[in-house]
Amino acid sequence: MEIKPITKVLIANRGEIAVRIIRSCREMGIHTVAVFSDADRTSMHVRYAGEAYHIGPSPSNESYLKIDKILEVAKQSGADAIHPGYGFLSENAEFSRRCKEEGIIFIGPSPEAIMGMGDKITARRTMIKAGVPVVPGTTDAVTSEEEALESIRQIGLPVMIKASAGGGGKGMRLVKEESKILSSLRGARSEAKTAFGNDAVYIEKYIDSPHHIEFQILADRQGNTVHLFERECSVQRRHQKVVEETPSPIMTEAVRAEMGAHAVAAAKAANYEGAGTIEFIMDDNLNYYFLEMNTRLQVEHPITERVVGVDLVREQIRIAEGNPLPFAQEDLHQSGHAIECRIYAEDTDNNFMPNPGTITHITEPLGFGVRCDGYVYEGYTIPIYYDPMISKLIAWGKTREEAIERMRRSLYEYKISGVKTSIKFLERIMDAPDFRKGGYNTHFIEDNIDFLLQEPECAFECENLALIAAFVDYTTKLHDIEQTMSPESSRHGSDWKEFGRRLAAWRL
Ligand code: MV4
Repeated sequence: MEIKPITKVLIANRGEIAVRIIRSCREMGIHTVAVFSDADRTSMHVRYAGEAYHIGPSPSNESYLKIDKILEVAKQSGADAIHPGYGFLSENAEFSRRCKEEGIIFIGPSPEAIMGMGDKITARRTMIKAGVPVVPGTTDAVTSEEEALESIRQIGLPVMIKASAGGGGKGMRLVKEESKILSSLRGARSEAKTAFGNDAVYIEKYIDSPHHIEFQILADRQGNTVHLFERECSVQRRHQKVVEETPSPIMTEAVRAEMGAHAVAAAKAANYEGAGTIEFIMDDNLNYYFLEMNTRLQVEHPITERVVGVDLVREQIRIAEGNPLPFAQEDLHQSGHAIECRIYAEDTDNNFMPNPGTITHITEPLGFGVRCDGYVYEGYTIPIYYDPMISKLIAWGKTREEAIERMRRSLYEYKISGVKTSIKFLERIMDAPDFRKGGYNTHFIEDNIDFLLQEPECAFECENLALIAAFVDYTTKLHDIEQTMSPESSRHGSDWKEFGRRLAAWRL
């Protein structure tokens, strides 16, 4: 099989993931090309890449979603491959196809694989054929109201009505009672029509106490497919993941082996190439069902990298070059436990409203077992146009308890001023008894919201005392200096302000 080395990658993305991809490229000796919008002229990915090209105005549909413009830059810069990251064009079959047509390697799956998994009814049918368990429900689009009633009587209430073109929670309706069936069906279809231009819906039995568990897979062009175990992603709010961990605290060795084999079967059935994720829903009895497949690198990929010891971006690039996977399933093992917290610029006390603005101070956590994938710097203004995620903090430990304590310590060290962030909320999640116990489901945040919105307790009271002692010492010295200096030169007002700022940055 032909291997075509990649020498220059264009990253069709921004923010932390663009920086993340450039890092692996640099280690592999691959040149990098950044693209940026008006709002991203001063963004980190522009500074970090080998070269950078402006592609348009700030709104994504005028820049990061412009296929023609991005392909034009790829050719102009001599890039032989494009990495789409996540979001934006990463699951756009048309983009994958256009890259192929223009002779540029798309670091991701074929347009056919993207399309086959993008349509959820097609994906369900593919999985049934491959012997992968799916949620009991319809295998065809439900068009008439009679059909819907008939199917729901067979499946039994409660059910979920889902848009075939949807995914990630968009265009979903939970139906609990017979009298709501028709209005829910109409609502789901009109919402799907507006959002996706396609009103096809299907119906599934509602899984109570759902746990979101996904499997990372890698597949090469030679037909080798492996899984890199699971990620537990049930800590979410409004279908936005907040904390992810691996291994899942509810998983058993037997179920993991069986689910892993099903994840590999799912990827093979999709004719998949590259890195992908098979999303399952699991109930409290560890019954699991295929939900959807994400045909891209996921935000939470670093926890898998840490526990399995594989650089997923590097492997994506190696696969795109035509190389076979350098390991077999039996070479892969989980070592220890990793947790990821997503740090958002948001006001948790004000309904989690995005809080973009200028970073006046930032100190990122460091130390053994800690990784911080970010892109902001002191003086940087987070633009209003894109996702308000500032960074991802990943902590590793030999055990789950150690990983939680290390995450707790890292969140404590993390100081950001200028914008409101979710750091304190995440500290509360680490302290929540339901999180510590580990059996939580996707209702965890709403069930624990009162606890989570309280101020985290100061773990070490003595540190407050040390801080006060330092403050007293400082003011005493200032007073001494003042007494020995002439009145004109004792302009320490700005020092006081500066000290106040530093003190405010360090949470008491
Ligand atoms: C479900 C479900 C219960 N039963 N399907 C939400 C996102 C989309 N990927 C599928 N989702 C769900 N589908 C059946 N048949 C519950 C959810 C769900 C959920 C799933 C994963 C993570 C978080 C969730 C939050 C609420 C509902």
